[in-house]
Amino acid sequence: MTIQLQVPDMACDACAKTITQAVLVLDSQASVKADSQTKQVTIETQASESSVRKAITAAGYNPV
Ligand SMILES: [Cu+2]
Repeated sequence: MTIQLQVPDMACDACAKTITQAVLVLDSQASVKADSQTKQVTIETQASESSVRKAITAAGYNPV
């Protein structure tokens, strides 16, 4: 399943990396593309959208 999220408080590449890591902890098989310019995170994963959102929130970001 592909999940697309906007994360407005992903300000820079370090944020993008933190978010990517948070998703990979949830699902090590996930493919994550986080772009701090567009604030867009695209995730290909077997995990549910709500669990992905929770992981990103736990990392300190607020997906829209
Ligand atoms: Cu940052």
